[in-house]
Amino acid sequence: MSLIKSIQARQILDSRGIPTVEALLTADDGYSAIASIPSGTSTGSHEAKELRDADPLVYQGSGVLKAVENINRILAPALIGKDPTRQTEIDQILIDLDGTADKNRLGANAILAASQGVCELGAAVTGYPTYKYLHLKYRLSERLDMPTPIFNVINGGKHGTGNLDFQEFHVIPATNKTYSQALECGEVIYQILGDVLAHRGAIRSVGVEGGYAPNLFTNTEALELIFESVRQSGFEFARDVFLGLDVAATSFYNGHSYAIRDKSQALSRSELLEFYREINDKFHLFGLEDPFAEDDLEGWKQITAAMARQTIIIGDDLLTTNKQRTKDAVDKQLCTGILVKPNQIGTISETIEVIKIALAAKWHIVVSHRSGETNDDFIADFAVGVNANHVKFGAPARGERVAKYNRLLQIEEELK
Ligand code: 2PG
Ligand code: MG
Repeated sequence: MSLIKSIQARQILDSRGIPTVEALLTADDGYSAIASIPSGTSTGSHEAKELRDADPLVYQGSGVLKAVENINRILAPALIGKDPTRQTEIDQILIDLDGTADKNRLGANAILAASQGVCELGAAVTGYPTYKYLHLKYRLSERLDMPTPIFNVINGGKHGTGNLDFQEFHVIPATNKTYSQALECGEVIYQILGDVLAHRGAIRSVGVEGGYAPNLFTNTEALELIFESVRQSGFEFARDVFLGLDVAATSFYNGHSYAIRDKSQALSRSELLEFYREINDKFHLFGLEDPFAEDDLEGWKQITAAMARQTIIIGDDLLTTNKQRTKDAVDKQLCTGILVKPNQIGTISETIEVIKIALAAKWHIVVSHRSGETNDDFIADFAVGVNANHVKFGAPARGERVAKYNRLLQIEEELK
């Protein structure tokens, strides 16, 4: 049996140039694993808390040296000598050492670096690729299938430098395509969209997730331009490829109404729902993520009752990969899909627990990156290992995004 020999953390930069945590773990028989942790820009208020130093003299307050120290001084000594395949036991140690409900003492970034690193090391010492290891360990499905990618081709909201309110505009290839066909489909449409934007005189520089970040008249216009790009690509809309949105509605909610540039006056809950119906009639959305603010539960209830037969209503900021919030949402029928992000909760075991609840409710599972990423491709293995229906890793461009999409190409080949 292999045992954890050392854990050494350090501060590195993420794709936005903001510090994050990386941990190197070794086992006594020579195996090693490395985990680096992503970070959100539009974080839900119910997420576990990442620890930042708040020292204005270090990286303008965004350093993570305290989180690094918490790994090296507190978490590492507790895990050294343990069997890295005992994920649940190890995660419980991490949770107990922190002792808070939202992991604000040691930091969810510190805790996940240890938890994810242990998962990778567990896979390494047993000789399996991580996706296979996760599949054998948790048995969340009978067989392993490739997930279908959701490509974020236009970045608005907090992710873009343009003027769009909606955060993400998605291109989603049909599920009957193989993964590599789907990747090509998304990439071709992404390239054509760049030309379509340039042709309109719109800016074609990109936002934090590699999607274009143009200034446009309305959010609807962004959908129209993607629609036009699909048309030019030769792929057939609503047969080969679908559109989707991550609205991230919390970012334009003032507590009473929703202000978007498509309408001259801020919209009430029911007016926003009506607007989504109009968009859906026109664009047959595959999925609609965070259509209402994270605590506007009435909005969620209404849209699920009204639209869940036509499109998947996906909770991200609503659920924050949190067990209790997910259970509540199942009970109250607030959505029909979940965005799964391990760093919203801080351990692999708790993430698996949440997926089990969602599977029992027959929800749609989407495993997701964060806007601040590294080249770590763990999340690609994780998505396959838990048999996610879809993955959302950003645009099919920029190193930290394609690291994950390319890892899926390797896995696809192995699964053949
Ligand atoms: C989202 C995510 C990932 P962030 O809202 O779905 O795309 O964004 O990481 O900024 O929370
Ligand atoms: Mg989201």
